[in-house]
Amino acid sequence: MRASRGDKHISGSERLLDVQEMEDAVSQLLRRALDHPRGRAGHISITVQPVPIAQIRNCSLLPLMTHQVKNCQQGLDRARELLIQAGLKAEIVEQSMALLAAGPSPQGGVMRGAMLIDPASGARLEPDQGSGVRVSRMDLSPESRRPVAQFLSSCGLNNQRVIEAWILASKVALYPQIVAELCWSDDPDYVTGYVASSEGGYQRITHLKEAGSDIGGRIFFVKPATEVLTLINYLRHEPVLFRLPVNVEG
Ligand code: WAQ
Ligand code: MG
Repeated sequence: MRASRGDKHISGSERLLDVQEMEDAVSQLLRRALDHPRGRAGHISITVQPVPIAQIRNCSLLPLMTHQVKNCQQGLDRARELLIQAGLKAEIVEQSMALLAAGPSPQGGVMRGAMLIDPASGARLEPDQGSGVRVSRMDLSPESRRPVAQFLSSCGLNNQRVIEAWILASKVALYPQIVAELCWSDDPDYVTGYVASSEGGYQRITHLKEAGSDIGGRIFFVKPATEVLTLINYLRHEPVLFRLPVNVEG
């Protein structure tokens, strides 16, 4: 589902479902698009495409942890540390975080997809810098929904936003050429974001922006010499269903 008003991105969401689950899912997505903290959508599109079961991979979600920070400054410092631990140069981290905070589309606004950044040069690699790259065709496997909900409830985090971000980050981190991801929401009422990587897991940080700001987005840091079109094809099209990581009790 994608919702917008004029050039402004309002909301989007991706699911990978059995046919019999679609009707409920579509009405939930429609409700989300119509009633969104970024404002009322003018245009809503819901696209449904068939995915052959034989193409679907089954994988584990990244381990999840939360860094409690007191304010946005502490949160950004923590994100910086985690990205440097993931192998990125301080200077590129600084530059990329500033770009995300400023609104990375050419008009200075929010993109509906992610930026791809080469951490050697800081160059942006996504072919369309106005819209970025949207990751799609990922979800929980049907038998994992209950254990994931139970696990997240035990952490006080059982909501669709955390579930969707955790799944997205897990799909992105599966790709061997991804070094790390940085994300915070574009919803003015949601200040938690994360740094994710295959080694470091899904590391939530409780404040990454000031409340009230509607600037947010995602950066995928991509190893130098990555075949960008193959990466984009993976992100957009390759279907993956997720289960809890093995060290988590459902
Ligand atoms: N593919 C690529 N980029 C996306 C996608 C996608 N499927 N969905 C969203 N984005 C980009 C886009 O630029 C949005 O403006 C931006 O990310 C933020 O999207 O554990 O809610 O859906 O507490 O507002 C993270 C923390 C919340 C969750 C992220 O993002 C937690 C969030 P939002
Ligand atoms: Mg949003």
